[in-house]
Amino acid sequence: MLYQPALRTLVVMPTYNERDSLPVTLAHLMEHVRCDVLIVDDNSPDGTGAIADELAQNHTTIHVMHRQAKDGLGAAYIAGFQWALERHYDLVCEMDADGSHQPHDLPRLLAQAEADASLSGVIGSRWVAGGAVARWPWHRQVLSRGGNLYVKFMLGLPLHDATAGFRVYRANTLEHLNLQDIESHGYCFQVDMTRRVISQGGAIAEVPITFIERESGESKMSGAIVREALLRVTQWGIDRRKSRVSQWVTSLRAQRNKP
Ligand SMILES: Nc1nc2c(ncn2[C@@H]2O[C@H](COP(=O)(O)OP(=O)(O)OP(=O)(O)O)[C@@H](O)[C@H]2O)c(=O)[nH]1
Ligand SMILES: [Mg+2]
Repeated sequence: MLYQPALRTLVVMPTYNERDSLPVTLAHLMEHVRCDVLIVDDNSPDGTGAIADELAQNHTTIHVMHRQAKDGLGAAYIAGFQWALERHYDLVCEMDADGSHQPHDLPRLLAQAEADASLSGVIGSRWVAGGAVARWPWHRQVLSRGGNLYVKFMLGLPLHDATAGFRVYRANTLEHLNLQDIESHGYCFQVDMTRRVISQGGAIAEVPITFIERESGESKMSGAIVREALLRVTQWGIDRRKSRVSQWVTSLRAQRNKP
């Protein structure tokens, strides 16, 4: 069934070497949701950019942004978000091109965002009741679950899947985030976005999804990406604790100085 969002909706889809997956993912997406799509390609050596251009020529709803070189998921999304804000979309989605995020799950994410205007965003979550992962080896499950537990412990985020990359944001939330300050490259970009939204008092809902391991192409997950996430989350956690202690000391002093 084709879902037609009431709000102007853009799906931002970063690509790097997704020549086989991209056309299939887009065909499924167009079967399930009526929305615009922006492909953000980092000059993929396998020719994904040219395939994206061909798809854009055949479908007025598909747009392509070509970037010079591989610069990470975070930078690609930030460029895509800015493109969306310049064009006044209401809802901006994140979705992988590798088939892991199933287009038939997107209407539930969008419906939740549309039904509750107080939400800043909606996350398609693997680690809530009803969520699942398919075809993932045990070590990937451990990494994802362990990563999320560490994020919760360090940052206290009220979410089960803060590293997830299947999301819907309200454009006005993105507008107030100072996107140009975000330096995260790999999947810690997702955690970074989440903590920024929450620290501004925004609410994020989780909707269960089934995440499926890609069938073709190669994962861009690497040791460097895991290390970046570990270092940044640890640093954010230390900063958070420091600022809590200084708040506590300030309020203690204020109480002591009361007549
Ligand atoms: N433009 C751009 N896209 C990227 C970059 N790195 C990854 N992507 C895309 O971002 C999406 C997610 O990347 P994946 O390789 O699946 O990485 P992942 O989802 O973190 O890892 P897996 O869980 O192993 O699939 C895919 O559509 C990639 O093509 C990048 O540096 N630039
Ligand atoms: Mg993937």
